[in-house]
Amino acid sequence: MPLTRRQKWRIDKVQSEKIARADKAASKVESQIDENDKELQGKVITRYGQRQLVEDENGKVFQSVSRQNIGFSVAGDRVLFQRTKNDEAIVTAIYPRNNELKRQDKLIAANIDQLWLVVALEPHYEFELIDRYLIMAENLNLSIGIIVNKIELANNGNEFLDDFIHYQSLGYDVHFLSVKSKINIEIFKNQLISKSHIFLGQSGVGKSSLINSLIPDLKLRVNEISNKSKLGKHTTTNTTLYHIPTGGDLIDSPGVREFQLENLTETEIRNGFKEFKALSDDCRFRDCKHISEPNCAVKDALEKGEININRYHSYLNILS
Ligand SMILES: Nc1nc2c(ncn2[C@@H]2O[C@H](COP(=O)(O)OP(=O)(O)OP(=O)(O)O)[C@@H](O)[C@H]2O)c(=O)[nH]1
Ligand SMILES: [Mg+2]
Ligand SMILES: [Zn+2]
Repeated sequence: MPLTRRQKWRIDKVQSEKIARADKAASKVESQIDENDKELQGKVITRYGQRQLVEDENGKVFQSVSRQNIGFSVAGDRVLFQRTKNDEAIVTAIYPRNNELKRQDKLIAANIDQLWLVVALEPHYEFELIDRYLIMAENLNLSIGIIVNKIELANNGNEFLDDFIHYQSLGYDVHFLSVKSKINIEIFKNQLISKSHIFLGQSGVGKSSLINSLIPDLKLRVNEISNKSKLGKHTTTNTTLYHIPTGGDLIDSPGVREFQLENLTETEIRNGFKEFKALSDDCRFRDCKHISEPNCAVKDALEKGEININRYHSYLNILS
């Protein structure tokens, strides 16, 4: 829905107030810089409001603000910074990013190697939400795997396995875990090689619990899910990076209830379904939408059961 003029005015006003506050904080810290102190390399661990935590190469963490006009740095960013007399820091430059992860236009993390979508048996996974994340990853050209957590809650044996077979056959890595009952945690842990991994997904699925189980002594705050709504209570509030002792990073992110793909075009959404993309050369029309066109290879495959019906429903819902 387009914004009204008044809404737009308010957003602009809030933005300029924010920038003014950041500039004020920056100029205050700027005067504290030790002139002899050279610029150091660091990595952003987390961002909160106008501030961020930056870690130097020896693992020392500094509270930092950013120099004016260099933009917003987020977890995973590689930066240059200078120390101040009172052991704070000012970020003076952000290195070019390999990639940017955004949610509704808001930057949440940078320089990611691997995405993990965490879903659970409670709150119960939804195919459309899963597909939205996969579409995002395909369009960012980033590897994404699916983690199905809380499998010890299954009362009917392994019925959830069937729901994910087609994701595996599409080439997505799927792990079935229980953090609580310690099922398959070690196997998952052993294949987390030195990369930057981010955990995404709804509130209450167990992202922070999983990261706690992968990094000894971490003790991130986790929360009960509400008995009434069966939804999570948004325990994690900041996207934060943690180191795996044997190498690599794990980034925890706050859960979201919905996940929109506002910035993608119809073509990008279509290309996000890799099994459709593989067939679309065989559709009669080059710009086939795979909905009502004659001689559509995707719909033919659907009829033959070669394309999963849930995936096709997701596609129709996401486009509508
Ligand atoms: N039954 C069961 N509960 C689990 C499991 N893993 C985590 N939980 C519980 O699920 C609840 C939510 O876990 P969190 O780790 O806070 O979930 P989150 O995804 O980080 O949630 P947000 O930070 O709100 O996005 C907690 O009460 C955990 O103890 C599991 O394998 N089985
Ligand atoms: Mg959390
Ligand atoms: Zn088609």
